[in-house]
Amino acid sequence: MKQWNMKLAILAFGMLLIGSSCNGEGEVLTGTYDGTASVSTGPAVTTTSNLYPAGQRVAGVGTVTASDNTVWTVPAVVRYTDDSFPFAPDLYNPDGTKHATAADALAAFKDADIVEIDADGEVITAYIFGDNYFELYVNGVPVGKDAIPFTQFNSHIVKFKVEAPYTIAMKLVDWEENLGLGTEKNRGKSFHPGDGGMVAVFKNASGETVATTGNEWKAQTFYTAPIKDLSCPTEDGTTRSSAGCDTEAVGDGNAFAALHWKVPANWMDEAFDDSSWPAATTYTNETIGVDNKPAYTNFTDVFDDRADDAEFIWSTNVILDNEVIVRYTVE
Ligand SMILES: [Ca+2]
Ligand SMILES: [Ca+2]
Ligand SMILES: [Ca+2]
Ligand SMILES: [Ca+2]
Repeated sequence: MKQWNMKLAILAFGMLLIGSSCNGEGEVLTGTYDGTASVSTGPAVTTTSNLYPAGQRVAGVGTVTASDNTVWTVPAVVRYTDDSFPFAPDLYNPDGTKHATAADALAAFKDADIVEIDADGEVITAYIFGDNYFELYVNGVPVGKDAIPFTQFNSHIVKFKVEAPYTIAMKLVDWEENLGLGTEKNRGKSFHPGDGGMVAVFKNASGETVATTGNEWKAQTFYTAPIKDLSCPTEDGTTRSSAGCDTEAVGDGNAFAALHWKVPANWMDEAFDDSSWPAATTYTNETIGVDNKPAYTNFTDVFDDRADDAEFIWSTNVILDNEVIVRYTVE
C-alpha cells in the first residue's frame, strides 16, 4: 500500500510539472480562423538583421510564410534603405539634431529640403511624431521617412510645395523584436506586444493649421500580431478588428499567429479610393505614453495646440495592429 501511495505521489508530481510548463513557457495557439487575412504561425526568418544599428532596440526585417503559402515581409515592406525616398529632417532626434522648440526647427529648416510636388504650390510644413516608424507621401510623391525605425523615439519636420486639394498618405509601423510575432522584450517579459500611434500637424505658409490627425482620417491595418486565439479576430465590412483579443505579455510567444493582408499597390496615390476604409481611431497622449519623450514634449505647442488639438491616430487596435496606412485629403 505504501509503495502505491508513493507511486501515485510521483505520478501526481510529474503531472503537476507538465501542467505548469504548459501554463508558463511554451504558450499554445488556440481556435480556428475564418476571416480574410493570410495567417502565419511562429517567428519569421530574419532577412535584414538591423536597419538601424545605433538604435536601442534591434530593427530587423524578416519574411514569414502563411498557411496559404503566401510570403509576407514583417513588420512591413519599407523604403528605409531606398535612397530615392528622402529622410525627413529632424525635429528631435537623440542621434541627430535636437531642437528645443518648433520655432527653432522652423528657423533652422533649409529651403533645399522642401519637396516640390507642384511648382506653383504653397509651402506646407508638417510636424510628425510616430511610434515607431512612418513613410509620408503627398499625392503619391515620397516626402519624408522616419530616421529611426524602432527606438529611440524621435520626431520630424518636413516641408512640401503643393496645390490644394492634396492627399496625405502615410505607412505607419509599430516595430517588433520578435519578427512575425508582434512583440518585444519589455517589462520583464520576452514577448510583450508594443503599441503604435502617430500624431501630425500640417501648417500653411501663413502658419495656420490646415490639417491635424484625428478621426476624419482613414486608417486600415495590414498586419496584426500576436494572435493567441484564432477565433478572436472579427471583421465588419472593411474593419479588421482584434478588439477582443488578448494583449498580455508572455515568456514564450513563439507559437502565436499573425494576420496579413495585401497592401494595395497604389495606396499612396491621390486617386486611390479610400472611401470604404474605416475612420482612424484616436488615442490620448496617456494611452500612447509620451510624457517622458522629449521628441514629443518639446513640441506640445504644436501637437497639443488648444485651438486645434492634434490627436494620436491608429487603426482600431493600437497594440496588435503593427502596419497601418492612414490617409487624409486637404481640400
Ligand atoms: Ca521613429
Ligand atoms: Ca512601438
Ligand atoms: Ca494633442
Ligand atoms: Ca504592436
